[in-house]
Amino acid sequence: AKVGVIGLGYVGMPLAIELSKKGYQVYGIDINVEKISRLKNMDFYISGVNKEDLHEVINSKKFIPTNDFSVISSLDSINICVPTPLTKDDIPDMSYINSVVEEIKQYMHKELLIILESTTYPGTTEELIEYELTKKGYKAGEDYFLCFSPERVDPGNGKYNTKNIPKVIGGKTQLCTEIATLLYKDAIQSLVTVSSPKIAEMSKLLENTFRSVNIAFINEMAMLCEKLEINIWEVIKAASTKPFGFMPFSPGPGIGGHCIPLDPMYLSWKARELNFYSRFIELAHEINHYMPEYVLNKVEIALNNVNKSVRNSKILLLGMAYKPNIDDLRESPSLSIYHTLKEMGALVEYNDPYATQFTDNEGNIVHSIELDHQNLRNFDCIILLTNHNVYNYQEISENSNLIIDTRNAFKNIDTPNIVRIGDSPQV
Ligand code: SAJ
Repeated sequence: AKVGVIGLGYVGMPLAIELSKKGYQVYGIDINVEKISRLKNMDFYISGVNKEDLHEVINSKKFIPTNDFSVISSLDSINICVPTPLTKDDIPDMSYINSVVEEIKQYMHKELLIILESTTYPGTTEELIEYELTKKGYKAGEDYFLCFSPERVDPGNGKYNTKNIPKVIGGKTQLCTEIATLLYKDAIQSLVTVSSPKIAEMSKLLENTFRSVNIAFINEMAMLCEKLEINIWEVIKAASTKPFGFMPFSPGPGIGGHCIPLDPMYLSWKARELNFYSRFIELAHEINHYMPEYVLNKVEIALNNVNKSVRNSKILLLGMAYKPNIDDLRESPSLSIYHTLKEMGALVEYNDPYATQFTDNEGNIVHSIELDHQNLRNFDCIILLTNHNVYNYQEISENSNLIIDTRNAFKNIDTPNIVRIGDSPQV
């Protein structure tokens, strides 16, 4: 069979490889011309994708990268893995899905299996895909097959990957679901069928909204514990000994990534469309996005306590990526902390061995500086924002003036120069 994957990002690429390795002839369709030509020349790398696997499937022509959507007319199935970002006013940006649907309408044919994988609000599959194809005279479940199957890729996760993460599949009809399970069978180890695309769409949003709400909750508990002069980290450790009914989350400087800050906003947007105000989702978003400000308030107080101000202080940020041991900067709270400190007149540098550069709000490239323990005393304050494993926390604590620890990375170190989120203010 000939299958297509539309959108060759951190979701589409691993899926295209797994389907190629299963023996399908796979066409990877992407609008990015440079990406396609680099893929053809095998000089394209994306985190979470095994380079050898990629080269093997391209060399064997099992995986054919292309910009040409007309190939759809000869395909048996297509998986849509395009971005679903937010617009600047935090509402769903469906432009990527809509433009793919326009292409599909051009090359639509009978028997085509269409699977939407992009995270989106419940109802998208029927309202944006089925609706358009019905207007073209195609009936889902008879003339073609339509499913939603959420992506659950967790970039940087060494244990769980596209092949071994259970895949939820919700077809428009039973037959749609069955045909989709044939496609994924063997390529993905465990398939979970549900009764409709909406169930599948909502299950994904439940997973990630659950995280956003719980992260906001533990952030609030951290702020409360500071008032109570109780160490939240020890409290979480104690509560985690409960063998059932509890799941620990960690306070932090905010939430980053391509999922958790965005997915819940798709659900709350749809809720508002239905005149339902989802207070949990909106409040979680508010608390999580307040955390960078909370961190900066602690920095200001800690510097004041040593008779310094943020203005003209030399500050080193440790960790720009949104979570440990990966290079992804998307929505990272470190970025907003960096920019605000600069606006406050601080002299800010950063180190991140994974995210080695980024473009700041003025369009300048900012580079990670070498972490030299001997020079740490040059900084009035060190702010630990991402607890990468590579950092030597003992060394850093012994060579720094003042440390603001937003991740309890210095948990086993109690030198007096450390101020922690979620602990009674010291220094
Ligand atoms: N965060 C906290 N405290 C926590 C957990 C996370 O502050 O207890 C922060 C992280 O630092 C990060 C943000 O929240 O900035 C998101 O963290 P995340 O662990 O949810 O990481 P993501 O965004 O990579 O989430 C992905 C999701 N996977 C998919 O959407 C397919 C999520 O569903 C996974 O549960 C998560 O990975 C995971 O468990 O690693």
